[in-house]
Amino acid sequence: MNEGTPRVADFDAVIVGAGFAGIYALYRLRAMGLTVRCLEAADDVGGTWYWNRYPGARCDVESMSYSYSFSPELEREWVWTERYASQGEILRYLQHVVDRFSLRPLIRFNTRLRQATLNESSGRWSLRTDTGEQLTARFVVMATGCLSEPRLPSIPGLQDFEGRIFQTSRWPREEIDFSGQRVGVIGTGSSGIQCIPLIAAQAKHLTVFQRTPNFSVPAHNRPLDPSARQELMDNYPPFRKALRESFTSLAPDAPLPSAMELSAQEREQRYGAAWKEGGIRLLFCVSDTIVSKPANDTLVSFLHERIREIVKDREVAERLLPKTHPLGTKRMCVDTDYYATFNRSNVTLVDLRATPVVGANRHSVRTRAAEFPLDSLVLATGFDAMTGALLAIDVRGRSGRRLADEWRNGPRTYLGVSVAGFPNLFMITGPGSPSVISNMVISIEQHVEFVAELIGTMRARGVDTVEAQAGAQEEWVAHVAAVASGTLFPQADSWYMGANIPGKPRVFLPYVGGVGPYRLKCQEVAMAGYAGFDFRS
Ligand code: NA7
Repeated sequence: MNEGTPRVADFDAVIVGAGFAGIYALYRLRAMGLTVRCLEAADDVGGTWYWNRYPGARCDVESMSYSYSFSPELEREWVWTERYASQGEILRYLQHVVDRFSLRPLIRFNTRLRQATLNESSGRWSLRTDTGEQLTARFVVMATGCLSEPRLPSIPGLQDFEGRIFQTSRWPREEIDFSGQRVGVIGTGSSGIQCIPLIAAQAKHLTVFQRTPNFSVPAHNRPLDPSARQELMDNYPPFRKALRESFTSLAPDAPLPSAMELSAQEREQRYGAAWKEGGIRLLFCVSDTIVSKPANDTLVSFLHERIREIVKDREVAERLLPKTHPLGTKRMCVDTDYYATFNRSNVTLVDLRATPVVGANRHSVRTRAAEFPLDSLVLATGFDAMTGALLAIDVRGRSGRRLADEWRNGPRTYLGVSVAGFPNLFMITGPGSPSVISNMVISIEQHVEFVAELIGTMRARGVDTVEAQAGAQEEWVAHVAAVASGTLFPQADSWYMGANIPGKPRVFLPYVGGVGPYRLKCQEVAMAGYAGFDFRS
């Protein structure tokens, strides 16, 4: 090598991202004897659970269901403490996993992948990072996360604001003390709804800037009962199997009545029990929540009544009622004391649909109706979901085709895992897979295992590349859309639909045909010799 020529490190596989998906991909591919490097933009592992460390950040899937199942030893030794794990506890878990399996040395931190270009003659990918590092790899595994590309509002004058601006998705490590401050929060999705009660309890005054009211149900979070926890830990394998094979992957399948088959009184009882139990089960306590508008309306009325019961000021309660979308078509939130927070005398709710934000200056945020002097502003304004992080990388496949161009009218994938024209590039929980409509850890394990077995098959067959066939991809894209169109999801301006990003094609991004059925489909594809995939030497 000449002096001055950059050294190009060569690997069998490069994995992008060290969250749940990247960590497991690293573990699996190393176990197959591949040389592997993981690139991670942050200075530690964790992905979502590294970045989103705002007050109150907590998983909305119960902790006993939200962990890896690939290692019985790991399952035995990690003891979750609460019904819903906090961000800190999940981050510690992932740090533990990485150290326990000695994966850390394989991860290059503070390194973001910028460009991935296929070299068609060699069938290898050339990769360039923001640190100037160059790598080549036979396989690229995009474990870039579904909600990892933050979206910020464009507020004229915000650059002049002299207070501190916090982003929930980039929260600082140090403890932030809002005592004595006038704080504003923009955004009332899960992140806003989780941090608002805690900020309100600390701040002198909190102004909540709400554009769209969201449905939220109480978490009823609590320490786990040690004996119930032990019993579940002793029975992890059948429990995990039931989750994997279930429709939602959040709870084992159970027969459910249609809301419309029940009497009004039976519905009240059923919904009341789910509300009392807490968490997202309310969505799944009847069979037709997401496919029947009349059924959905009964749940909406039930939740409106709960909000009216909790929030004392009638006008404020009315402003908090979600009316623009059916329940569940935007991700339902799981909270601790969210609605009750609006009974506090130090909290103001601003309806941005009635009075939009028009600008900011050194000390304030201004709406069309009023000026709100603030010391700190919290932006909980969401993400460019599912495609944002992938398209932030300049990915070029066969004939130099750019992934961004191929996806101009919406993502096109086969099974959410592979793209025609982009051989040996795999996505973990990509668009067109259950992903965000599932228990992410279960979907991640399934995808990583699918990819690992596919690579194993390539080895056995002695082939160099694999990629989706264009025809199989088109059929899958059509199937994903057809299933979504049989639900209420397309009725909402949600990030599932790409609707939170101006100019993003309005396409339903995840697959809602069920996690168990999707797994079966992948198994059928594999058993048919990877039907729909092209293998080339
Ligand atoms: P979400 O769910 O996308 O919520 C973002 C919120 O920010 C939502 O209320 C948006 O209102 C609001 N928003 C976005 N842009 C603006 C502007 N410009 N002005 C005012 N309000 C705005 O993101 P989260 O981080 O809360 O949650 C993401 C997921 O993480 C969540 O679903 C869980 O899966 C975990 P909108 O509804 O667009 O009118």
